Amino acid sequence: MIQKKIKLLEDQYESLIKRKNEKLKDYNGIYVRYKYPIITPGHVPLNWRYDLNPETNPYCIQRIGVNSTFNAGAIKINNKYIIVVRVEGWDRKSFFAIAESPNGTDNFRFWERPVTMPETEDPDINVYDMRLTLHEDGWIYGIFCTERKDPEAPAGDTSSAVAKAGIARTRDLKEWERLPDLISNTGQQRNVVLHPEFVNNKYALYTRPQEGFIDVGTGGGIGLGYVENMENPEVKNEVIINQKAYHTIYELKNGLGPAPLKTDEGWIHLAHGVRNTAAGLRYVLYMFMTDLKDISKVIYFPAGYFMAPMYGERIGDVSNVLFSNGWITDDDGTVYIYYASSDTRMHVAQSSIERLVDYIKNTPPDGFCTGKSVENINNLIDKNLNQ
Ligand code: M1P
Repeated sequence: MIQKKIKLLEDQYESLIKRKNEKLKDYNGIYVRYKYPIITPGHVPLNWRYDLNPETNPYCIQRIGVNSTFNAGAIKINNKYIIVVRVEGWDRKSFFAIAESPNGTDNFRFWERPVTMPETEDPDINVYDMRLTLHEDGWIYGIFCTERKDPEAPAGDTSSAVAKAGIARTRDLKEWERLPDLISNTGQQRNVVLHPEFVNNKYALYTRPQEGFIDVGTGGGIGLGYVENMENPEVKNEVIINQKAYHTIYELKNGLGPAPLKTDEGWIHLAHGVRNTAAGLRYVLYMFMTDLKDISKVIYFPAGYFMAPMYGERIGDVSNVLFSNGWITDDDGTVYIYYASSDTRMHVAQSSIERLVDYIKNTPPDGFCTGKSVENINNLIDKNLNQ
């Protein structure tokens, strides 16, 4: 009886993993979404969740549950599309687990075990949202948020936390060397991302200073600062290169997604912008481009969002959220954008460097008022009438 149940679970598991993904119909010419989520809690191996011995688990009870699988970093190694997924258990703790696919869009299968991340002398209470960067120094860096209880929290406050950037590096994603957490004098940090190249012999880090754990307060914006060496990582000379702004999709806060992609025209950035609504916070994705020589200079900035939650993506643990911290480019210029919906599951969308550059260069920038938006439409109508 129990053996039958286990066999059924195994069959269901295999058919979920092997399900072929399908491109959805073109939506806007910029990218196409794929139909099925690429990673869900159901993709987590059965032997991480069940005691598969009928004698010690006669009711086939799930011993350890997974709540959500989201916000994955991504990298291509040895022709495999690899994502480092934030897996959150029923116990609310997140950890990293690596899944790989032969083609970038389906058949994602987790490696044998989750990542055992080495700790600093101050143990992490929760870790999440790793950005992977293959740096020109030869290491693959994983920068993630490490969260610990706020030591200053008044008695009885059991939720205030402090967010810092945890740093680890690896050659193979199997052995990880933990480095000290980033030292920053601009408050708490989340959404910290390492630029893939040295800038004036220094490591360049995109940051997101914030006054509180959730609220960025008077801080916020996407920052850029420099670190002399990653064994002693203190970020200096931080400047904000992409400020939050009134009446935009990044009005409340924003943060960089994956490490930027280098193109002939500039560095392509994918970020998330947050605004408040009567229904709570809404997270959407947007893009901008920075100069190849001066990476602090934003040279193109299309107005509005690049991607927003649609249909079922809008529902989940934290609804109305799209978040992306991983993408992969193939040699032919295809770009796979890995994004999570509503802090619950992972998806993929496909575009190309060429399309993204066209989108970024030719979408009108935000005029920050209704009149300018109407003007943009009238300009397009005139152009169409005059061709
Ligand atoms: O719940 C939405 C996101 O909230 C945080 O992101 P940010 O600091 O930019 O607001 C993170 O906890 C992220 O993991 C989460 O998806």
